[in-house]
Amino acid sequence: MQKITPYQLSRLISRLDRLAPDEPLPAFTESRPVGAAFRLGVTGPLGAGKSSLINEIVRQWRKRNLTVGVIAIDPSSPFTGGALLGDRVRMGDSAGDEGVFIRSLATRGQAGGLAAVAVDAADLIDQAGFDRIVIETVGVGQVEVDIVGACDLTVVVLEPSSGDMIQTMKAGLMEIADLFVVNKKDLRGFERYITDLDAALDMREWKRRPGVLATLARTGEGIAEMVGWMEEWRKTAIGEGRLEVRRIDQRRERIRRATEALAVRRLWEAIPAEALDDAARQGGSVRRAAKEIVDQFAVRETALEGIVDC
Ligand SMILES: Nc1nc2c(ncn2[C@@H]2O[C@H](COP(=O)(O)OP(=O)(O)OP(=O)(O)O)[C@@H](O)[C@H]2O)c(=O)[nH]1
Ligand SMILES: [Mg+2]
Repeated sequence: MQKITPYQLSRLISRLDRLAPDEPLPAFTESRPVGAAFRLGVTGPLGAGKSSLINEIVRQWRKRNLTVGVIAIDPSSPFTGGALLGDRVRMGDSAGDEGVFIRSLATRGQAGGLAAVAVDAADLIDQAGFDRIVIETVGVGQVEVDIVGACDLTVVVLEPSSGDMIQTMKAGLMEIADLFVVNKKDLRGFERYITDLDAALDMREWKRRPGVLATLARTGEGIAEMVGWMEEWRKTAIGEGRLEVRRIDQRRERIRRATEALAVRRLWEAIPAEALDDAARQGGSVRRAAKEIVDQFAVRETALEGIVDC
């Protein structure tokens, strides 16, 4: 099979943004297997050190000869591509490392669709043959939960500052985190923060309690341990069949959402604009008007299609 070049990959990802729900990607991508890459989702509050951490993780993976694709959602801090040579190979020079592919996606203009685009982009990177994929998203909202929840392993990065732990709990990240990384080990209050986090985790019943690790991304301290932890987690999750189950659940959810997007699009194609105008002019119950439109156009159309097909 012909290799997908970084240039092609980049173009394909740009195209994802503009695709209608029922438009397929080019056939050569659709026929490639997906699922060989291990996907890491990284999220957490603004400035916690996610990008710094990812740079170090990429560096570690490259040391192990693993190729890495990085997707950054609206990055405010740049990626160095985890350049192995550290100071000698500075930012931007990852272009010289074929084993690292970095792509950012802007959040503008994709309301609701961003999660799908990000995860589809991960599929493409996977199909292009990368061993590891990292998706970084900023913040702790529903979109973040959707994106990192579609990864194999979810890491929530925190820093010992007040407030963000409570925010994290509220946002539902507690439920989806496989690993909490408390970064900025050098800051005051760090020990206390870890203790509080552990206590908060202990208050819940877990099928599998998330891990808690400490890092100092600025110097790279703790990152080798973190990567070791993740690789171990991956092996166990594959061995126990847990990863497979998780992936099937995620795929079901993606298909459900894609189906919904497509159905809505088809629905509007079936409803003539006049139908809305007429209903609006008539006044009366909005709910009843909606039901009548759906009954008249959507349901009937599908039913007729079914009959014709027989
Ligand atoms: N003191 C300290 N600062 C750190 C550490 N790691 C990262 N930083 C700093 O924290 C700031 C934010 O780091 P980033 O890696 O950009 O954090 P981020 O979470 O990706 O930020 P956003 O993508 O903007 O949310 C930068 O100024 C880093 O230099 C650390 O271990 N200790
Ligand atoms: Mg960042």
